[in-house]
Amino acid sequence: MSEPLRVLITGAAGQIGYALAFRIANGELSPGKKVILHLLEITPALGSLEGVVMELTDCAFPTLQGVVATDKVEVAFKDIDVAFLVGSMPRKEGMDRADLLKANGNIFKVQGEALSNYAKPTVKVLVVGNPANTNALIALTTSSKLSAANFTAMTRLDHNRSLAEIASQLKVTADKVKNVIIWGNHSNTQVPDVSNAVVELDGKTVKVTEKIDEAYLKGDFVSKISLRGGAIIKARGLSSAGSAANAAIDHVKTWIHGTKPGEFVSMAIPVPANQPYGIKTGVVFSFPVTVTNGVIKVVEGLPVSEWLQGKLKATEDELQGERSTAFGALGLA
Ligand code: NAX
Repeated sequence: MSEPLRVLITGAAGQIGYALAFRIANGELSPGKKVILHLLEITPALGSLEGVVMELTDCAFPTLQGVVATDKVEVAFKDIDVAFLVGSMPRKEGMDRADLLKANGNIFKVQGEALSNYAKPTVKVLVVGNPANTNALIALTTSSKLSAANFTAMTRLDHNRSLAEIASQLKVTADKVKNVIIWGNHSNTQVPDVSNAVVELDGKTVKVTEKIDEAYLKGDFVSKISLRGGAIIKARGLSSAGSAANAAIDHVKTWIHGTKPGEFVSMAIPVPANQPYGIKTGVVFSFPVTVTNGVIKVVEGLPVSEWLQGKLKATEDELQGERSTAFGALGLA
């Protein structure tokens, strides 16, 4: 029998962690494969985490071989195959962006070191906790034994939101739409771009730009996607959790099982050495990617309009700024 998949969720008693744990325990990442869940929380949340473990037990999932619930990184990160780094510090009153970058940077500095020291060398790391791109960069920078290929950050929720919005505009289900792109940072500067997206309508594949007005695609569509998180907080009183967990599972499933022929998805990855689309190395940037045998590759050579070029520059500049602030505060080179 093959080895069980050891999957870490940090912040496992939080909203997203709670939604993620049950789906992973139920074998969604690799159907049929046994799972050992590693759940990390801060010490004050261990009581709540115990409740999560009780509920997981009560599901009697055939795929769940064990649960490790702890507040110790050396236990949580031991021999893991996949890491969902969700736990982070929310912005508190009076905190500016630099304070937030520093507080979260410290968490990801420790976790980068723990990944390096205790995880499998093949570990797949998905950073969800915000600011996700820069947190992933910090974890990568402090994990001396791992490489850039181990690290990603999540823009799949923005990607899925884009698929759903286009599908709703064209009155089809979301599976009929593909190849939307989220470029850059998981923040308000992200660039939701459908210039290469296609939709299946009445059995024919057509470009989305032939069906939806350009002014909408460059205007209201972009703001709707980038401000969607805020709209959910307003409606629900809490930030996205079910959809965020769903996107995290989609991201890791794609990483494990690959993309379908002719299809790409959005993932934030450390900018490769050949600097695709002129984006400079040193940040974690969301690109259109394909995945084959676990290897993530940027889809290159897509046309870049002047409009897109300007937006790419703005989101790249924001990421470079986050990097300098966080690295300065944490004393990283
Ligand atoms: P919650 O506040 O519900 O849960 C966070 C949990 O993390 C808490 O239980 C807390 O005790 C724990 N935690 C804090 N520091 C920790 C540490 N050092 N080690 C382990 N656990 C720790 O937040 P939730 O709604 O679950 O959101 C989690 C993160 O996801 C936030 O940073 C949020 O901004 C981010 N998001 C990122 C998204 C993305 O697309 N990349 C979308 C959804 C979400 O907003």
